[in-house]
Amino acid sequence: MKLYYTPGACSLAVHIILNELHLDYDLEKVDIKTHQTETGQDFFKINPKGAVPTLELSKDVFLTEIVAILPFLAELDPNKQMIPNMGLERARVLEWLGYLSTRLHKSYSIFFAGEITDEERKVGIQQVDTCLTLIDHALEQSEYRYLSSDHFGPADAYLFVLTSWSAYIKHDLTPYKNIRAFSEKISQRQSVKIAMKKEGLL
Ligand SMILES: N[C@@H](CCC(=O)N[C@@H](CS)C(=O)NCC(=O)O)C(=O)O
Repeated sequence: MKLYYTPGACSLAVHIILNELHLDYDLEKVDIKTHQTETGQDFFKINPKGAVPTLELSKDVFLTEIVAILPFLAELDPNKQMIPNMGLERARVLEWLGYLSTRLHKSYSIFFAGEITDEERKVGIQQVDTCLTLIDHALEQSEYRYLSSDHFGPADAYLFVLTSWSAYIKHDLTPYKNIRAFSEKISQRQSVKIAMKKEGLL
């Protein structure tokens, strides 16, 4: 397996889950501005969408889209209980992945798409805050250790990575005490430390 990644990008969530599973994998860094990989490949030839994460499962077999890759990996080792195999509990994981991808990820993305005006920044920050308020409340109300269960899983890794972007865009996470506690807890996992170290983030 090979993960095409960009340091600190959403692909870090996939990297964390690969480590949780203790899988053997290779990494290839992608410059998402130039769409060149570190070995000089044209990334559009690997993934025509040009986006990380892209997972090469075997020669010329690629899986894209984080909401597909994360559950696919999580299912590889049922003993880890990272994703229930059916029913409402499984739907809860997918519900979180959908929300994180379509709302929170999208809200942060505005800040990485090039120059933005002050007004665009204001609207973007409001959108991030709307999502984080909902998530912070959900964490406060949750009876579980993680987003939707007592087992660390795909949505937890994804939320951890997305909220880490607040530091890059100078967005203050102080009001979100449950998110900050959650991130602190996740940052202590070996899988996270190893992934961040390999991506040059620690
Ligand atoms: N729909 C894709 C989007 C992933 C995405 O937005 N990746 C960003 C990095 S976090 C990226 O590669 N951007 C560069 C590009 O799209 O050209 C997914 O959910 O996997």
